[in-house]
Amino acid sequence: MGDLKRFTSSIQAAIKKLQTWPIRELTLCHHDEADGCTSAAITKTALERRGYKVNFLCIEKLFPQVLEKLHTQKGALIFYTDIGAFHSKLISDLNKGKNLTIILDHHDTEPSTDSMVFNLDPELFGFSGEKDASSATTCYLFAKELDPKNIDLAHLAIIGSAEIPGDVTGLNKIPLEDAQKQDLVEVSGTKGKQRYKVKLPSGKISSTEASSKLSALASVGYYENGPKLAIKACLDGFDETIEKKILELQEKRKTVSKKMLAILYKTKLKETDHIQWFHAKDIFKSMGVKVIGTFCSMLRFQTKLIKLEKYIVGFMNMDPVIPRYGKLEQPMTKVSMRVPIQLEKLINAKKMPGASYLLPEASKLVGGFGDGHSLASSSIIPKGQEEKLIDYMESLFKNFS
Ligand SMILES: [Mn+2]
Repeated sequence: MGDLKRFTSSIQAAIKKLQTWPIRELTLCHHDEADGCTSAAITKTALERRGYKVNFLCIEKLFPQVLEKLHTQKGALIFYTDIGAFHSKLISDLNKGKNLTIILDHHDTEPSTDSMVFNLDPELFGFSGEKDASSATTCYLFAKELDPKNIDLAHLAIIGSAEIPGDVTGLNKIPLEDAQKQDLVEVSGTKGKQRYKVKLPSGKISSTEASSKLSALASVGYYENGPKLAIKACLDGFDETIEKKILELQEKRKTVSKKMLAILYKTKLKETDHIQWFHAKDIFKSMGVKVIGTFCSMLRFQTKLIKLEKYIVGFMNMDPVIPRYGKLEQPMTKVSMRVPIQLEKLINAKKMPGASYLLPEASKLVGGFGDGHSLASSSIIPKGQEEKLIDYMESLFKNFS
């Protein structure tokens, strides 16, 4: 079990520093899924209540060049929510004491090595980011410490926590209990099968439904102002316009996925010894790069199409422009890796290498970067390096036996 006392005093130390920092305008860099958007909504509200001006930067992946640009500033105020912790070392190296940087996240991490980078990841205090704490909960604990009045944001952390399967547990119970006290959440169902209905200005909605709607809005609608609409939905509720947009995006993803699937049934996936792969090229164009991951997850169950013992890899071309940031230096390809259920068992038994090793490791070798979990990972690589990446991954199996 984690050390809440030590975690809280680290949050307090960051707040103390924040109060001495002269700048009242900040960049809030956040991830595009539901946890990232609820995190951003909580943090934005708490900071605006203190008179800060918040500029959002929603990113699907933490591009080193985006980090470099952010941290070439001097005297700036930078927040990261649901993203950043995995790269805390790089952020520290780039920051060099120049900007007050506060990371509110729950991904795997390392302690910060720069005194101006406050890495408030509960993983550093003995909590599990996969079980005990969502990023939204981390943001909520920060907001509550900033001002106890921010407890009216507790229910948003329950939506953020919906990405963690099972009953709310660990640190996530803090916002749950706070939300219950204020009648902002209704808990139903028996132990192990609990359901949470969250009260938004538009009415009551289950936390899982709100979560999948926000994720569709922000990630499929990444290039259509989706992240901003998702943050708005967290705070003002799902109004008619937003509901319409979500439906439209879900339909679009469905139609294009069907088309991609039909193509694969015709052309089949390409195969190497351990990997089966395909390139979607521009089929998912205008949608955020998370769609290729969602599509690969669905492929796991297409047992007539896939080989049950091989890793699934999908590529898609990336839009070179990041909204509110600018153009990337070179054309990039998004890569997603998933595993069929049969292979999942072998990975869990450590008889086969995990997806979080294979893809990020090989991506580095072709000038890209990636991250993930043992059963699902993703990366970004320079366009044109796709086949080389597959070859490198194949060579990594030789080290594994
Ligand atoms: Mn998260």
